Amino acid sequence: MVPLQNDTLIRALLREPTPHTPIWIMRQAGRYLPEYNRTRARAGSFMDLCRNPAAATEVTLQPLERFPLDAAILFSDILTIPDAMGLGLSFVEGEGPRFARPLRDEQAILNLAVPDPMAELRYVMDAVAQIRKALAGRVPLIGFSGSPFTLACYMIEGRGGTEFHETKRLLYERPELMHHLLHVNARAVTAYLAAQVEAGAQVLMLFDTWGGALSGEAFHEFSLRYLQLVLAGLPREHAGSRIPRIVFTKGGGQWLESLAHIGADAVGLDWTVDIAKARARVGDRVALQGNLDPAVLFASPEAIRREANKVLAGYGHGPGHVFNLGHGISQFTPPENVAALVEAVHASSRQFH
Ligand code: 1CP
Repeated sequence: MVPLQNDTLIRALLREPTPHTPIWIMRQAGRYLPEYNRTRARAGSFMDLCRNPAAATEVTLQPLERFPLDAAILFSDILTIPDAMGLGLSFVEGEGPRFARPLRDEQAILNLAVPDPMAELRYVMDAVAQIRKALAGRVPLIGFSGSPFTLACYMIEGRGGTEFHETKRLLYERPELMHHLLHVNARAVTAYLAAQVEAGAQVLMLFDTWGGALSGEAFHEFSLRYLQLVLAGLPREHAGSRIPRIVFTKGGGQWLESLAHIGADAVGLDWTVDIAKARARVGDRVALQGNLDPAVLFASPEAIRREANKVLAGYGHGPGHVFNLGHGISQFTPPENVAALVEAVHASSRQFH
C-alpha cells in the first residue's frame, strides 16, 4: 500500500502533533457543488450514484480537486444498511429518504437479518476500494455508518423529518423489542464497518444523528450502549496502521463525558457546544472534531475567517483537534466560501501547534 502523503487527520485523531489543524467537512461531496449535480444527473438517482463505484469515486474526489482538504469521505449514505435488510429505500426529489417497507409490527422486527457486507453491500466495498486506489495516498479515506439507534429511527418511521413518535412509542412500550432491533443493527453496523476497513477505509465515523432526540436516560440505554458495542467489535488496527474512530451524536453535548468513555478516539461536536469547555470536560481522553456553525459559510470571507479563528482559539494549543462543521454543509453554500474556510484553518492554526 502507498504511504500517506498527508496523515494530519490520523495524527490529530490520535492526539499526536501536526503542523496545522486538519480540516474536512461533513457532506463535503454533495449538492452545493455543480459538478456533483452533473454527475448525479448522469447517474440517474442518488442511489444509482451510490451503487456505481466509478461514479461514487468521482464525487468523493470532487471536493478534493477544489479544496486542499485533509481527508476524503466515502460517498454513500447511512441508509444503505436498512436498504440491504430489504426495507426498500428510495429518495423522493425534494423530500429525502423513503422506505417502502418500514418496520410496522413485531414480526417485521423479528424477521430482520444482518446483511452480508460482501453480498448485499458489495457495491459499497467496491466503492471504498476504488476510491482508496484513486486517492493514491493523498489523504486518508473515512468510512462511515449510522449508529444503531439512528438507523432504527429511519427504519421505524420510514422517512426523515418526523418527531420520532413511532420510534419512541416502541422504545417506551416494548423496550425489549427495541433492544432486539438495536442488537441486530449493532451487528450489521459492526460487520459493515469492519468490511470497509478490509476494503481500504483508514478512519471510521459513526453518525448518531438522532441520539440527541432522546432523554438522558434513554440516550444511555438505547444509543450510547450500542455505539459502545459496535466500537468493541471493530479492529483497532489494519495492516499495521491504527484505524481511528470518531463518534458524533448531534445534540449530545450534555453527554460528552459518557461519549468520551466508549472506546472512540474522537468525539464530534455540534455548534451548540463551547469547544473550550468541551476540551476541559474530556481532558486528554479523546480528540475533538468540530464545530463551526454550518451557517457561517453563508457570511463573508472575513466573517468566516473570524468565526473559524474563534473555534481554533477555543480549542487552544496542542494536538487533538480536527476542524469540521457542527453538522453537514448546506446545499446552498457558495463553494468559494468553503475555499476561504479551508485556507483560513490551514493558515491560522499553525500558531496553535
Ligand atoms: O443528491 C442528493 O439529493 C442526496 C443528498 C444526499 C447526500 C449528498 C443524501 C441523502 N446523502 C448524501 C451523502 C451522505 N450522507 C454522505 C456522503 C459523504 C459526505 O460527503 O459527507 C454521508 C456521510 C451521509 C450521512 C447521512 N445520511 C446522515 C448522517 C449525517 C447527518 O447529516 O446527520 C444522515 C442522517 C443521512 C440520511 C440522509 N441521506 C440523505 C438525506 C437528505 C438524509 C437526511 C434525511 C433526513 O432529513 O432525515
